[in-house]
Amino acid sequence: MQTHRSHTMIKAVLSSMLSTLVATASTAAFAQPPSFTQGEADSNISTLFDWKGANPRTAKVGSIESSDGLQWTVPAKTSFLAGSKAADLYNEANNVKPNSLEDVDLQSIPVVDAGGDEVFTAFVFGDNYFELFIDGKLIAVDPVPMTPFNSNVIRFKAKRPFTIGIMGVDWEERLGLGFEKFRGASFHQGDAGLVAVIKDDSGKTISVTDNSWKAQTFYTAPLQAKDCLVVNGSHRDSSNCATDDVNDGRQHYAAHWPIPENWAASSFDVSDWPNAVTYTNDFVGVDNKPAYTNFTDLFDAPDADAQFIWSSSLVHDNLVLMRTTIGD
Ligand SMILES: [Ca+2]
Ligand SMILES: [Ca+2]
Ligand SMILES: [Ca+2]
Repeated sequence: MQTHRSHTMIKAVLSSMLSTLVATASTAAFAQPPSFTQGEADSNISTLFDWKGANPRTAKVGSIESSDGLQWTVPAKTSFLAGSKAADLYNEANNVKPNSLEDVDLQSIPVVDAGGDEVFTAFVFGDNYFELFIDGKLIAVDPVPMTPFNSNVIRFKAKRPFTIGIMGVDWEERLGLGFEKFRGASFHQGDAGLVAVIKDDSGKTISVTDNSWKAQTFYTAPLQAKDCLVVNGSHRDSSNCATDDVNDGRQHYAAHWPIPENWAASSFDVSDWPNAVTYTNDFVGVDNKPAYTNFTDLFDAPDADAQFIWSSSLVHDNLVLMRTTIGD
């Protein structure tokens, strides 16, 4: 009896230790602490795109070191230079300015092979930049990183079920700080937002962006103080951080998290990512952007109304990964 009781006790102790270990491990993976940077990126600065028309901006990237000694590319490490550019739906920079979808020759757009025989068409408007992945494979990048505001159409062949991954970047001019220069303000906080419609080859809409998508934040700035960011489980919540323009934002902070290499693969588990948050057209402020408003029949179709989605902070979260899966 004595021996049996001891075994039972040892088992109970071991089991309790094991569950503590498991809980610790899963909590660690669940609430991943960010790396913080302070101030503006000042190394490896390069220009990706220089727009000199209306709303002129220069889209640059740079790198900045965090207090824990890691290097971060801001606003994001992209495939802009090497990636295959998505076809224009509307792009002032290429003088592609149709008045409506009827004026777009969709059949002339090449079909990218994403591993199947069924043809799909994705329409995307992103503020400011996106990259589109199907089952982990990068199939198209936004041809304009910051301005002018553009929209794109991507045709691809895939096999159901498949996973759509979209990397969204709200571009910035104060690299590493999330600020832009806007209407005389040197440190203005820009906002983001992304809308997408996916159709099958018969023209039937099979997916629209909405709160069933998952969205996770990997770079958030500007933070006036580190502790305005609240990391609660998998929710990286910067919505308490100030959104005002400031006179001098050079001492503000940013938070960064590493992007998992296979985040866009269907096998990657996003069940603990927050659901995407939806925003109205008014809130995003698209009424003066023909890259969107010329296609409201498409993006705001009464029977399949695509919502603007992002993480919980449209202003601060500047690098957000979004995913959905198209079923059988
Ligand atoms: Ca763009
Ligand atoms: Ca923006
Ligand atoms: Ca922003």
